[in-house]
Amino acid sequence: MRDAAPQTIFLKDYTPFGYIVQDVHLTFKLAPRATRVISRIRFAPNPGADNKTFFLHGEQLDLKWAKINGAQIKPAITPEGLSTDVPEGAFTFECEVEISPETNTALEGLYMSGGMYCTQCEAEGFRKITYYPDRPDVMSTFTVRVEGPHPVLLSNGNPATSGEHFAEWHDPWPKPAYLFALVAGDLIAHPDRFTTMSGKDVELNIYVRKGDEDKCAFGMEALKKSMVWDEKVYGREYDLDIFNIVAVDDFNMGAMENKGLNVFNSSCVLASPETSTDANFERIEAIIAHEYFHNWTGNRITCRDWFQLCLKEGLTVYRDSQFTSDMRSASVKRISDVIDLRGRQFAEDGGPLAHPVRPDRFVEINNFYTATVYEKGAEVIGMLKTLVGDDAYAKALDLYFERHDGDAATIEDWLQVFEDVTGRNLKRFKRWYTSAGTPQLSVKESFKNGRYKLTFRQETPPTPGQPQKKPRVIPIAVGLLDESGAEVLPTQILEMTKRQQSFKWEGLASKPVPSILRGFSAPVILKRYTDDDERAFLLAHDTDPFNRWEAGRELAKSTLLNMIEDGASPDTRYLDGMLAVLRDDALDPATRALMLGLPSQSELAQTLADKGVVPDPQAIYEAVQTLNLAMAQHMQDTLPRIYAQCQVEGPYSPDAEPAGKRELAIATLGLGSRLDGGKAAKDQFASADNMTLQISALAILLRQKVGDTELDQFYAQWKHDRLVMDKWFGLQVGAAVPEDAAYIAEKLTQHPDFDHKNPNRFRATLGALAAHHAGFHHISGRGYTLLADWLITLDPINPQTTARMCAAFQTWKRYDPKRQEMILAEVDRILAQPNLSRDTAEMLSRIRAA
Ligand code: 0A1
Ligand code: ZN
Repeated sequence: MRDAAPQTIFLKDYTPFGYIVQDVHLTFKLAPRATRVISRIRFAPNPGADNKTFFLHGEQLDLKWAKINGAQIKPAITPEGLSTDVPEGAFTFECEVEISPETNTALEGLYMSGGMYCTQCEAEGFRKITYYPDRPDVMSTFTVRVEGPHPVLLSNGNPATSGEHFAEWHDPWPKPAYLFALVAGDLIAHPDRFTTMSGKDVELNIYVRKGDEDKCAFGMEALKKSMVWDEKVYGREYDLDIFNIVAVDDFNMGAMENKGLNVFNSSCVLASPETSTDANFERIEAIIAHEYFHNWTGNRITCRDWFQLCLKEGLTVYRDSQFTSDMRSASVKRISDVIDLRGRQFAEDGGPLAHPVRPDRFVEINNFYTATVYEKGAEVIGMLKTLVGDDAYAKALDLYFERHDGDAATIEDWLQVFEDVTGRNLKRFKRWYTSAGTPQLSVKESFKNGRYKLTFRQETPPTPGQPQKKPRVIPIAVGLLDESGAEVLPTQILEMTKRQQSFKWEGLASKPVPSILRGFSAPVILKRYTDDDERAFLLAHDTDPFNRWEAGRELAKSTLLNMIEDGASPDTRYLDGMLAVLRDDALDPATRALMLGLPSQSELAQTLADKGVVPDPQAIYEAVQTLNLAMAQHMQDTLPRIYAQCQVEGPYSPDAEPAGKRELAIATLGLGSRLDGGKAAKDQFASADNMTLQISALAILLRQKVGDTELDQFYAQWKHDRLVMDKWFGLQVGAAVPEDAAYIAEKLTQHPDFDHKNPNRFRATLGALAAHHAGFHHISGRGYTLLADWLITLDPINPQTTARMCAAFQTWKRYDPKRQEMILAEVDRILAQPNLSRDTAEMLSRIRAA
């Protein structure tokens, strides 16, 4: 355990920095273990701040000298930074530090990846580069000179002068230090150009290592589409002469929106049909859009402090999901987002790591790049838009950009523009930002003399530090159907503001069937005690695509829960309903594929726990296998026909339509393989000319335990490609039977291609184990021990990735005493390590405190 208790930072303690930064000049003399950073920063007193203490953040820096107004000073240095007396009025601070990018394995600050230099400064990485007020509300223009022998030398903004072994960049837009970036290496550009709506010509580049040139075209198209979309939908134009993207192999997250120089995890930008799946293509398009959209929501308007992280992240996720809905299928995107939200965010909100969308305290901000801040943050914006309407939303955003361009803003600023545009009071709505936990919404209905009444009640369970919950404003989209399935009331938004509230409709001929929370209009858990006949009815008839999917999902859950709890056989209403879905040519293939999927085993475990039943991971696993087999048998005659119908002719395209067909083909292949022992999957593997078909066939074969030959063939074919090898690692763990999962993961960690320092490979292997519900929670406890061993190994090397993976232990309270005891023993074993990072210590102590 650490010696000193790490400090908690509180939102209520915010005070502005005593100085403004007028401009920043940086010179980098690059060397792997001895890079010199020379800075010249002009400060002036901040008239809006009382406290004039001069403190600059700085960690792991070797200070060579420092000067104020040209005179040497001897500042006081601590592990956190530098303080010194400063003159009254404006002054210039200069210093030179030495840093060692090559030994920086935390991948924060300036580090090296595959021979290239790159940076990651969000959230607090700039302080590992030089002394600086490393806080998002300190914004300045930067001029950067990079000296090194590398052919490509990049930084933010527009290129200024360059020559042999140096390049200078100037970024005219004031920015906080977390948006600083520098890249140097022997890189190849995939170039293009874009003309903005006002006719400005912009140079675009995607920079990659040699050998990856042929994987840039898709990302470039996605970038141009994003630029057009942001102009058309939000009126936002790009504002520099150049926009660069760089792919790096070692990266803790997906990508980073540094001004004019986005840095991407190579898995989130490089794509080719042979090496990337349809899902990879879709994700890459979304992440490129996300980072590009940050140029306005994040960079031009940034966050006052890190508590406001959702201001940029929630909004940018919301914008990228709108983009994907426009580029692809809106209903498929909505269903996929809800699956993801329930899988990751609901688990977080219902456990020891629960925190508000805008947290009010943290120990390590890197631990708050969460599904709650990102995905729930986006849901909150979706609700706001539903409540105020599309026109008011558009006006509010225009006002937001106009009023706050160049600002470091807050959630209060954001809500104020909506209040000003609509005249509404959003005080209650704001609880979505300040209160943690997922509201549970129960519904009762009554029908008498043509009057139909729905009564809702909301209840949010207590979360850490927030025992009492006030009611939230919940937009509930409702439609009513008659017994033939025709709509008697098209979708209407009910605005719930109280703990309990009723809504009535008069003059109905008969009792309608309600379709509640259409489009998942609010991130709540709907508790409706209805029967499976009504679910089957909605599955067949609901006119809202989301709720049609939801009805099938509820039916699947209820079938599975009956199987798990009472040993029931698979329900024929579910099997018939799914057969009808499979055959329904009016439904697009992607939607059919989504409907055929079962809820995740972790979600089933949570549902059981919510009912007060202790989940048995093995029993859940077996029920899922039994239901899949029953579906296969029930659909036996139809599966081959649909598989044949969904074959895509011609050259590969990652567009939504062919991708949807492949998805349905793969779903039918997976079910069919439970009857043909993998014969058809072997054929698909042998003839596949793209990664989607190849790897899906391999996964099916491994699950059927008949894929050893193909696994070796796959390795031989792809061992040179690190992104495909990540898939090879993950797949074997994911397809394992529960008792083998930890063994296989352990064996893979001994494979010569395993590299725990590379976050992608580490996640592919150990993340896949954590995601294998029955494998990770196998009663042997082997999964827990293996993960803990590796977290202990990784923590001193890369605290961020270690801490994020600790979330695998967050659900411990769901399980039986034996599993709880085993998990806590591993948590305590990690916590007892000497010099544990602040990141990991915070995560585990929060998990432990549940
Ligand atoms: N702002 C980026 C995500 C990101 C956050 C932190 C990082 O390092 C700790 C890296 C990237 C985004 O939302 O895409
Ligand atoms: Zn983001």
